[in-house]
Amino acid sequence: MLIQKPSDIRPSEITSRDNYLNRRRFLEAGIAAGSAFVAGPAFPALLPQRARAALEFGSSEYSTDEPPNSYEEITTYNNYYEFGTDKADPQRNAQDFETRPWTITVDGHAEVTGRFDLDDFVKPHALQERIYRMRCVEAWSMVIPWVGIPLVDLVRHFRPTAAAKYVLFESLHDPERMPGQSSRVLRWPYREALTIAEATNVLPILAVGLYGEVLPNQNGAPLRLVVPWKYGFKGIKGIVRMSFVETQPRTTWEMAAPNEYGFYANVNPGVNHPRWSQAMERRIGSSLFAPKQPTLMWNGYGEQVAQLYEGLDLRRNF
Ligand SMILES: Nc1nc2c(c(=O)[nH]1)N[C@H]1C(S)=C(S)[C@@H](COP(=O)(O)O)O[C@H]1N2
Ligand SMILES: [Mo]
Repeated sequence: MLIQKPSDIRPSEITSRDNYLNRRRFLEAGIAAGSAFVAGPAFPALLPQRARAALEFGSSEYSTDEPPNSYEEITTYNNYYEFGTDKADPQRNAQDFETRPWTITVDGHAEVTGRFDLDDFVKPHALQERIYRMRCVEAWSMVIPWVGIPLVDLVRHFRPTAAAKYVLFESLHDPERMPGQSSRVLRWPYREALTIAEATNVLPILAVGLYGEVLPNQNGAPLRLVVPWKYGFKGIKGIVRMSFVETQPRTTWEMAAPNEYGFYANVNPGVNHPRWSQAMERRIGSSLFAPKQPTLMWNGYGEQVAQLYEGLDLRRNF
C-alpha cells in the first residue's frame, strides 16, 4: 500500500520530490519485471485535506522526459487570482481553503447530467501521470508532473449529444473563501472552455494530483484543467461546473481584454501578444542569466493537435 497515514509523516520527512522519485522507481521496477501494473482509481478521499496523500497512477506515453520543475517552484510561483494577483499570493492565501466536501455540476447537452460529489466524479476513471510543459501567456514556462484523468474519458462518460459543440468550465465563486474575489480584477466566476474536438483530444486532463500526491490548493485543488498546447490561463482551477453548450462561450481573459487574449489561446511563437513577443520563454528555475529558450509551436504538441486547426487562420483566431 502506497498510502501513508498523515500521522506517519513528520514535516521533516516531507521531501515530496524524493518520495515521488522513489515511488516512480518502484513502479518502473514492477513494469520492468513484467508485472502488469494497472492503475486503479485510488483517490484518498477520507484523508484530511492537508495531508500529503499519495495517489496511485499509471504512466503515459504523452509525458515529456524533460526534467520537471521542483515541487517548490511549482507550488510557490502561481497564478490564481481568486487568492491574489502576486505570484506568491496563492501559496500564502489558499492554505486554509477547504476542498471537502466538493460538488461538480454537469449540465447542458449530455445524456448524463447531475450534481456529483468529487469522489463519484473521479472514481470511474483510472489516474495517469502526465508530465507536461506549461507555457504561461506571460512568457515563462515550467515542466509539471500532474496526476489526473484524461478529459476524453470524462466527456465520453457523460455522453454529450450532437448539440454539444463546446465544453464550458466554471471555477468556484465564493468570496468568503476566495479573498481575491472581493476585487474586481476579473469577472467571477473564472470561466474557460474548449471545443468538443479539443476536449476529446488525447492530451487534456483534469488534474487531481501533482508529484504523485493530492493537488495543493494553490495549484487548483481539488480539480483543475490542464491543456498543454494552450497558454496556461486555459487551465482553469477549482472547477465546480462542466457544461455542454452549443455556442462558443465567452471566457474570462477574453472578456477582460479581447484584443490580448483569444478563445483559442494556442501557444504560438509566431503570433505576439500586443504588448510583448511570444517567440521566447523563461523556464522557471533556470538562472536569471540563462538565455531564454525558443517557444515551440503548439508548445511542442503539434503531433497530437495540429490537425484540430487545419484551415483555421491562427492570426485571427489567437
Ligand atoms: N480559477 C483560476 N484558474 C486559473 C487562473 C486563475 O487566476 N483562476 N490562472 C491561470 C493562469 S494565468 C495560469 S498560468 C495557470 C497557472 O497554474 P499553476 O499556478 O498551477 O502553475 O492557472 C490558470 N488557471
Ligand atoms: Mo498564465
